[in-house]
Amino acid sequence: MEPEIINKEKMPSNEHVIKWVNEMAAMCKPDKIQYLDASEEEEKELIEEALRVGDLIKLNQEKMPGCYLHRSAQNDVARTEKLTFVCTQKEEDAGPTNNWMAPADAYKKLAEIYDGSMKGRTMYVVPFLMGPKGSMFCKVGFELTDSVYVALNMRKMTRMGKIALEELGDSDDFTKCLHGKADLNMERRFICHFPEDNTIWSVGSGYGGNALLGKKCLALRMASFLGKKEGWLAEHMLIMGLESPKGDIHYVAAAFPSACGKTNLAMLIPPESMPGWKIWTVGDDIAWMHINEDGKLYAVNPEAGFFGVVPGTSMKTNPSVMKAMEKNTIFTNVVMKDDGTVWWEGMGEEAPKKATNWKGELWTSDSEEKGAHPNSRFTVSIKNTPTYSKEWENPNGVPISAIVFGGRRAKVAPLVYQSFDWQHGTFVGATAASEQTAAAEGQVGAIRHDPMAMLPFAGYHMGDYFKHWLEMGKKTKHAPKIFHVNWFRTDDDGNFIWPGFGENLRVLKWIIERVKDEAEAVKTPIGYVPHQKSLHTEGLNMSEDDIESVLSIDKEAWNEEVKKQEEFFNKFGDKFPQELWDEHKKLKERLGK
Ligand code: GTP
Ligand code: SPV
Ligand code: MN
Repeated sequence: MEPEIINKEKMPSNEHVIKWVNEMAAMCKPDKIQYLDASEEEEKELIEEALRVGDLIKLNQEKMPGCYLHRSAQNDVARTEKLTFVCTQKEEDAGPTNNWMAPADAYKKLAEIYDGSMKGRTMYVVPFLMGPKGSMFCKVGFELTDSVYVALNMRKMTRMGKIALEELGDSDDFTKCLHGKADLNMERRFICHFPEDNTIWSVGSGYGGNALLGKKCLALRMASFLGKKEGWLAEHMLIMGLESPKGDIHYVAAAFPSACGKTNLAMLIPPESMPGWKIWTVGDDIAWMHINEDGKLYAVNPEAGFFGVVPGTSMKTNPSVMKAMEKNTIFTNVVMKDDGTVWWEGMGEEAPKKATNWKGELWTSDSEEKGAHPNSRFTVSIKNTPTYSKEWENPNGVPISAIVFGGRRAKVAPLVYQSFDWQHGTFVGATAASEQTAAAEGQVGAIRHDPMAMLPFAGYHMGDYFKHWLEMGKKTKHAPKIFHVNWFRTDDDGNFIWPGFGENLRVLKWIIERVKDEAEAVKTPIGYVPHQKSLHTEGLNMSEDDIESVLSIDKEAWNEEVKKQEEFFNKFGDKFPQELWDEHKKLKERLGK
């Protein structure tokens, strides 16, 4: 039976779109097709539908206007990297860090799961634009989904509706994103990318990065593949502007692995002891960077909202996010209190004695189990944030003065260091390692190499990706300086030594001063480290010993680190650039082994 088209008046005139929607509908067999245009009435209607089917729960509308709670399936709470595939014709093109399936096999396998999986459901057609309108770098996508939660999230996370249709016109140049929940069974869950066909097929999950296909799938895996071909970079980076008390603004792009502090840094509130500093948020997760005519690297944020980690967010750690979450927010997997408001671990508010946990079960504050899932999330529009930068709309993006890599390391990596030059900076990015977090399935805390925080997101061979980085540096006349940070060093009792959050501005200030050649540094085997006196420590509640300890470099630990880097580099075989082996050798020599 042909599906009923609910709203013919919203059907796009683009024939390529209609043809593809019909083909996908013939496979998935939804009862209905609904074309979306992101209007406000439509959002109300979708929320009603989500409440009806149980995808959303209404929160206290007086205290939290426009806020809703979603509870995911219990087996569907994080990205599933093992079930994520890059499906290129040649296996070699996916490289050793991606799972690979031949395109024909992947289409066949997933088609069997999609077949009839939307019976009794509506297929929503979501047109979306990634990147500012009119930018040479924006990309149009269409997501077909049987999840009203996904449709509502896409409305916050992307520029959705007419804006995308206008950008596309009659062209067939759009990413074909098909998303189906099917039965949410992990045995039948696959997230497949076909970069050669500009197509993404995701089935069996309703979770963030697996299901909001504009985000990690399009804006990182597909876009990085294109960027390599076309000479630009798609990176897992926040973009922020730092305005000094004098009024000059420098933009920084920073790549940290999932749940390692991008959103928090992008929305930082300066400490009281640094009056006059202001932060402007351009993006919190993804940067598309290109070389501009002036020889500088410019970045745009392809997204329009934040899908951020909830636990640990409090008025103390991140008042901007707390403010952003006051209204029009979708919460996923947090605790609901009896008065219809929300709670989570690390909120800075006493736990409710009795409430409903993320699973929808009765939960008490003395329970052993956490009330909110460690990877519980909030979805808000970027415009909700008090630090919103109007440069977000700039089609050309913002000029990047510094690139910062980072991770979560209890030991080894110091608070901050600067690389010697672009090639060494690429090496620093390529050797970044971090403790795993709850943002992906896997063992939390285990250290893994996560080059440029792109391990799960580079859509092609990582050896080629490193080469691309080296080439981009050569082509950029005024390339940004490259740094590495670590907010997560711990003492012998496992406590973080560095206070982090707002205080991270001290490190960013040093970075900007280094860019301007205004701050002193000590040359060490791994790079330039701040002189204690060149780091702004006024008003910082930390002993000199503690500051010394977060800046210190333990040669023995670094020698161990270098051995592990070698093992990691060996994975990439012939495709690994010689320049990075040279950097490896030079580091070994500087360390004295
Ligand atoms: P994704 O959305 O998964 O990409 O994560 P993210 O990189 O944006 O991380 P986010 O800013 O959401 O932070 C993740 C967790 O780290 C939260 O629990 C934060 O409270 C915590 N965190 C962020 N910045 C700091 C910091 O400077 N110090 C400490 N100790 N914790 C931090
Ligand atoms: C991440 O895991 O890096 C996220 C969340 O930002 S997700 O959208 O699931 O990828
Ligand atoms: Mn984030």
